[in-house]
Amino acid sequence: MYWSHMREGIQVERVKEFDEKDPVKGDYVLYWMQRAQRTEYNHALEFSIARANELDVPLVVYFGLTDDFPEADERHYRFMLEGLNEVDSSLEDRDINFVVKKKKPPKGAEELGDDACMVILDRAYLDLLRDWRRELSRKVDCPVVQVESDVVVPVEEVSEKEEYAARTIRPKIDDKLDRFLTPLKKGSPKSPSLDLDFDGVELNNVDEVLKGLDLKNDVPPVDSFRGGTSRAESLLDSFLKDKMQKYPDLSNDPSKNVVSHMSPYLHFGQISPLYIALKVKEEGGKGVDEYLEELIVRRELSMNFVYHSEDYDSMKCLPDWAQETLEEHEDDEREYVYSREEFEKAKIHDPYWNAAQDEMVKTGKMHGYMRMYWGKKILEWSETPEEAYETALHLNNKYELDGRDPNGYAGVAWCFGKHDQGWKERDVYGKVRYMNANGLERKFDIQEYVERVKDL
Ligand code: FO1
Repeated sequence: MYWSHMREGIQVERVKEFDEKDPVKGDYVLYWMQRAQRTEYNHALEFSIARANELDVPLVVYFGLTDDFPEADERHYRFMLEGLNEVDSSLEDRDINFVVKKKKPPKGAEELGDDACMVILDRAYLDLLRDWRRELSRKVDCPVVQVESDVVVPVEEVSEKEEYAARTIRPKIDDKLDRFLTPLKKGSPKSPSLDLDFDGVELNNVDEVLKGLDLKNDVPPVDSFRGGTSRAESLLDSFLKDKMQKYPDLSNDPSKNVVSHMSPYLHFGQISPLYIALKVKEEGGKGVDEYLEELIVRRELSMNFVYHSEDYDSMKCLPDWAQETLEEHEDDEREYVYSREEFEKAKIHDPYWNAAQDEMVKTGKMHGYMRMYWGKKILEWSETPEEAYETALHLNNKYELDGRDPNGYAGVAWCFGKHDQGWKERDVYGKVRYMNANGLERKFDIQEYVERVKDL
């Protein structure tokens, strides 16, 4: 099938047809918004508008709200719903009907897909989200087309295999940036869909929607970060204005706030990595290369990891050398041993570790440098590496706004040797890289971090 993608600034490599079917007769084109929860810089949305215009039908956008997304709670749902509320108004401004159904997401897409000429999906990388897409493609008769929008370089274009480390993926990404780091045009639907009538969830009152969901309500919402594209864009603007120049020197320092806070927004697709990258380049100056390294190379290494690794949520994903060395040192005596519950309460002997855990629980976001220290110490002070791995993933997924994400799985795996090399052998860690409190004290005013977290 020939789609005129480049006319809309969408590279063909972003587009994948699940089948060879032609569009069928239907009432509308359906875009199942799942990963890319935004109306700005959303290739799947722009592709859908263009297809609807070609077929001379309206476009309907659908989102499936499930209350049993693994390890998610009120905190994450509130953030997501705040973003979806904004999507609703901004689609309305473009005369597009946004239908939110409280259903298993592929099921709602299937029902709406029965009357569609074609269904368009965005792309996600975690197993569950890939399964949802496969389920839908098996169930509908019309063509299903996936458009990849939440990475700068499409994951299969970067590499057909799992990469070892940032140093191996970096040149592969760099080679493709000229092609993919390009602006996306914004289109308008020719036929409005607002007067089509669908049953769905009213998003205006986020509290009401939350009340209607069957959540555990163990992890309360946070005031520190509110969801939505406009909030993401204003945080990005203040980062570009006040912080990016300092990023190379101070982004690692937990006592300073020289970070962009984009990760929760990226997790829910409320902002596009391509949009961020273009804004960063446009701003220019000090910090551009260091920031783009994190945003593109490191982040897209984590997509490469979960896409290619079957075991991204267990120690089996680690390189052989790391699994072997951790096994050899499994019986080493630990100076302290804590259970998951003890870690969770943040009352262990180490004030820096407790501060990191507290920061995550209170704000939904731990400073990036402390995430490394936090994970390494869970490895050091758990009964076994397996238990440590499970504790780190569980706490990360439970409390971080950006948990349950490829970046989170890669971040925890890194603490256990993934995407890293072997270091000098020592107790418990074996050859896995070690971190200690002296390092924090030497490099930063870590007491200031502890005080800052206390005041949160
Ligand atoms: N995706 C959905 O399509 N529907 C949901 O109800 C939903 C809930 C949810 C809660 C927490 C969370 O971290 C993610 C959630 N997701 C949901 C997935 C999310 O939209 C992103 O696609 C993934 O997080 C990307 O990795």
